[in-house]
Amino acid sequence: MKLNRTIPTVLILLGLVIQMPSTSQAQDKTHIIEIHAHRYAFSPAEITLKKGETVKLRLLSDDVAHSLLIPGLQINQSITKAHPTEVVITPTISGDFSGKCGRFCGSSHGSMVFTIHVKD
Ligand SMILES: [Cu+2]
Repeated sequence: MKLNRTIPTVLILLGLVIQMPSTSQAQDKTHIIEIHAHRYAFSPAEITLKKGETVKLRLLSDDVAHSLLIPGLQINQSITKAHPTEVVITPTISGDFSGKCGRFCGSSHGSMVFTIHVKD
């Protein structure tokens, strides 16, 4: 009798454990956009997002330390070579948002510009 009660309990617990990976897979469905920073450009240099849609920007440096600074979207993220960083954003207003490298990285640092277009 006791064993008959134990087996369903174990199966329920296993079910919970098995469901956990599928829950994290659902979170991973966030659209990821990879942005490379290198002397002296971002690649891509502009992206278009949809208002209200959450995306993950994965920022990587191909050489020295940079940053991505977009004041209009409250983005200010360091980008180092060894450690890709991620920024999750959900733009709530449409428009064109200018950004740049916020960390001096060499003579043409000022040409490192980036634009996010947010469409309705
Ligand atoms: Cu830079």
